Amino acid sequence: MAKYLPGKTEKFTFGLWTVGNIGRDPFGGPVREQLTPPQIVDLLGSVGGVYGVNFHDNDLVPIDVSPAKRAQIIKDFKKALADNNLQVPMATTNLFGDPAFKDGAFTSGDSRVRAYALQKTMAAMDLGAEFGASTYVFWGGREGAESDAGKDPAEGFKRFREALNFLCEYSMSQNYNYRFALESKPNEPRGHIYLATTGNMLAFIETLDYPEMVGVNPEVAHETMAGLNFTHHVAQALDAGKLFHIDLNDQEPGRYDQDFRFGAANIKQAFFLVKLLTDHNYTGSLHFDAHAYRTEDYDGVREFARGCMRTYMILKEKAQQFNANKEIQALRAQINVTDAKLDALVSGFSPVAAAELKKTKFNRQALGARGLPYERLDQLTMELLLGVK
Ligand code: GLT
Ligand code: MN
Ligand code: MN
Repeated sequence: MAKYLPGKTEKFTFGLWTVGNIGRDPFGGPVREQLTPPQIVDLLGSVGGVYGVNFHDNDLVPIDVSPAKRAQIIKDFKKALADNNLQVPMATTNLFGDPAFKDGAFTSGDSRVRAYALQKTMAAMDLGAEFGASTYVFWGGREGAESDAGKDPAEGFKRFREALNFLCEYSMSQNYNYRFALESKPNEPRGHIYLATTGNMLAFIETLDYPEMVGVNPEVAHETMAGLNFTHHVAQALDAGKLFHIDLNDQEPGRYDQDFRFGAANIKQAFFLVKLLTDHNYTGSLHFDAHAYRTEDYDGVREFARGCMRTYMILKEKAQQFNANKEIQALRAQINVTDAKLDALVSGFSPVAAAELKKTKFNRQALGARGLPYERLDQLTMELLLGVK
């Protein structure tokens, strides 16, 4: 239905590594031929409604390429972007693929690896800036351990902080004006990754030299892998003013890192997420960090990309219907009782407010006895999502 086609108001983006994923897994080789970056951009252009494309340094420029070849790659990619009217809002560094990073990059126990990781990241920031990227993501996939026998994890946080402080200053020194977005994940590829959740990242950011430059890039699959409520983590990031970017996909809890099409696994959680982003007027990139099933050819990859965006658009409409539905809003009003006088008292301490609160009489039994209509409300939500409401 044309109705759910994205416009350019939603900043829907995909990574080169997402639609360009060739379907390799630990048990089998590629099932799709490798496309070049311009071919991936053409593919995204052919899908329609895509705002931009993001990349790791080595998605675009192979790690050991000559300066002449690098220049040619950049030129060809710029042309493909212009042909397809696509932006590059975000860039990042591959600090996980090369064997040099097998025991971490910024948190490696080896000074040489840490220094190389900084050098590689500065070069990748230069590359992203050439394309006008304004967000720079840090996903520390190899920052962690299978066994804590080898390294002090507290030392790891200190090293990670030093690296980010260095790179914030580098960004300022070059006038790149990047906003850094830290992405957490509990495990995969490491047995245990440091700073495992968005909440960990938010606390860590406050220990940096330039906390105002740094926010988060939460990914649906990552909190979900740990059995946590992703929407609540995004809400905390919004509350802190730190939702700089978001990675949308889907994941069944307790499984391997699936990176499914957005909404493929848990439509109700996806709905509450889209509703949260809509209610809070999030206007940043909506990046689908996902890939098509291994069963697909490139037509299937196009279906996958359309599906991610369509599901988002449909859920956005459902969120508007939810907010406009009189019965739903009446039930919510029963749950959310407002007493202006009490709200004023609890909104900030003063000796008068404390004294006033101390002498206020509460009917605790009545508060506990009051039924809250979550069953009806949740059923109505389900019926809305199932399309019968
Ligand atoms: C990798 C990872 C993602 C990160 C990407 C950015 S790369 O695909 O699984 O979650 O966002 O480095
Ligand atoms: Mn992932
Ligand atoms: Mn991600």
